[in-house]
Amino acid sequence: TARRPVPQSLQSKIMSAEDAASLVENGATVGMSGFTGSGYPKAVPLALAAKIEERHAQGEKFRIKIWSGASTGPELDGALAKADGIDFRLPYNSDPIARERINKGEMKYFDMHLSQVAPMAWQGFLGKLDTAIVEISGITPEGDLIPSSSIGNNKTWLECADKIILELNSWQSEYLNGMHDIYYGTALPPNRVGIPLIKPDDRIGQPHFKVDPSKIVAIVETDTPDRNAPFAKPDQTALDIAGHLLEFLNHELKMGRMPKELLPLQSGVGNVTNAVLAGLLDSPFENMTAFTEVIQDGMLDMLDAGKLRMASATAFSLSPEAAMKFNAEAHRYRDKLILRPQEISNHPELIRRLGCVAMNGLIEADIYGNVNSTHVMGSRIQNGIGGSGDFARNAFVSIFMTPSTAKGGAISAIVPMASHVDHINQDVQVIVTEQGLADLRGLDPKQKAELIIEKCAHPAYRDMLRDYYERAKKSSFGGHAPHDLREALSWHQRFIDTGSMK
Ligand code: 0RQ
Repeated sequence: TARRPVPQSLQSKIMSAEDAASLVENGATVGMSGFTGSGYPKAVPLALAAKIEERHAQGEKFRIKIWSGASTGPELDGALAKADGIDFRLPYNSDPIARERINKGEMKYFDMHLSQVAPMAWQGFLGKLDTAIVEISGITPEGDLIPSSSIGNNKTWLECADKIILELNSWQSEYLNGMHDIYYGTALPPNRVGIPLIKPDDRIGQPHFKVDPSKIVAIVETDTPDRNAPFAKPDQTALDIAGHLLEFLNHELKMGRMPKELLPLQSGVGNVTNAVLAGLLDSPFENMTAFTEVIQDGMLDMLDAGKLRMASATAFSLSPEAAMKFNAEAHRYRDKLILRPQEISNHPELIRRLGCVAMNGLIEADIYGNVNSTHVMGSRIQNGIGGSGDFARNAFVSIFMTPSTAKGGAISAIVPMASHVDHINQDVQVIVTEQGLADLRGLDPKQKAELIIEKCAHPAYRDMLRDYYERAKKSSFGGHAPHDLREALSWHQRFIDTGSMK
C-alpha cells in the first residue's frame, strides 16, 4: 500500500525498526498500543525481541515492563515472551507463550479491570512510563495522530511517556480517519465531571490524538496486517446457547422490560458470543446499538443487514476475511462505528447509565452464581478479567455463557464452589449453557443453586451436584448458602489428581 504522508517537521524521525528498538532501554516500562489483536505495534517489538535474544546470548539480562490496552499479537507478546524479555505485564494477555511464562512464575502479570488502567496510570500507582510504542494509521498535516484499528490506552501512553515511538502502518484503512472519538475531558478526583455521553452514538471528543512532537523519537513505517484470528463456525453447543439467550431477550421484550431495539449490547470475544450475534441477525429486534469493547465479525454482519444501527467500541477483533472486507469497504461504516479510549468504552458510569446488556464467557460458575473467568483450577491463568468486570457489575442485565463442560466432558463448568472468583454472585444475573438458562435475579442462594443445577449443569454432573447440595444443606456451618468445606473444592482436586472431575 502507498506510504502515508509524514509532515516535513517529523521526517527526520523516520528510521528502521532496529534503530527504533535500540532506543528502548533495559528495565524500561513501555506502553504498547493494541487491543484484542488489533492496532498493536508489529515491527519494533519484533526487532526488540531479536535484540533481547542477542543480549541474553551474551549473558546479559534485558527485560522490559509492558502495559497495553488488552491482548496484542504474536509479534509483540509472543516474540518478547519467547525471548524472555518481559519482566511484568498488564492488563490482559491471551498470548499462549506469555501465558506459559506467567504460569511457570517466570513473568509477573497484573490482571486488572480494563477501565481502570488509564486512571491508575494518571494517578501514578503503576509507576513511571518511559516509552510509548503506538501504531497509528496516519499523521495530519498539523501533526496530530490518526489512530489505528484500536484505541485502548494510547491517549494515556502518549501523554504519560517520556519518549514516543510511532509505527505508521499503511495496511490500515485510510477510512479509519474520522471513526475515532478521543475524549480529553477526564480528570482525577476531586476535579471529575460527568462524561457528556447520553447515547452510544454521541461523539464527545475529537478524531485525532494530540501529541507533543518533541517527545517523538522515532517513526517506523510498516505495512503489516493485524493478528485477525479466524472464528470457528458456530457448533451446536454455541447455537443452543444463542437460542436460549434469544428466547430470554424475547421474553424481556414481552414483559416490557426492554424496548424493541433492546438496550446497548456488550459482547465478549470468542466463538460463543459470535454465535449469539449471528442469532440476533434472525431475531425480531431492529435498530439495535452496541456499546462494547470490541467489534467482531458478527457486529459487521448485523450492520450490513441493517439490524444494528451503530456500534461504539475501543477496537476491532475481526477474522482475516472480515478484516479484508472491512478494509475494502471501510467508507461504508464511517458513520456507524465509533472507536473510543478504553476508559470511556468500558466506563462504569456510562455502562450503568446506558443500561447495557452484558454478555460474557466464563470458565466456571458455582451453584450460587459466583463466576470464575480467569483461573483454571483456581491457579492457572487463562487470559484475564479484561472488561468483563467493568460491564458485569454495571450492566442493566449481566449475562454469562459457557458450554456446560470443558476438556471433552472431563470438567464441569458448574461446580460446587468456584475455585477462584472474578464476578461475585451479586454481579451475575443470568447464566446460560447449552442445557438452558438460569435467571437468578431476585433469588435467594438456595433458589439460585436449584435453578443453576437443573437448568445449566450437564446431565453427567447434575446428580453429583444435587448430591453435594443436599448433603451440604445438612452439614453446613450456616444455612444461607450451604457448603461442605471439606468437599467444596474436591472436584477440582480430583481433576488435578485423575484428569477428570467425575
Ligand atoms: O482452552 O483452547 O486450551 O481448549 O478455556 O474456552 O470454551 O473456547 O470459550 O473462548 O469464550 O473463553 C472465560 C476464557 C472463555 C473468555 C473465557 C478453556 C477451554 C479453552 C477457552 P483450550 P472456550 P471462550 C471482553 C470480555 C475473560 C475476559 C472477558 C475470557 C479456553 O471468555 O477470557 O470476558 N473471559 N472479556 O478448554 C478448564 C474450565 C474451562 C476451561 C474453559 N472450566 N476448566 N479449562 N476452559 N472452561 C473482551 C476483553 O476483555 C478483551
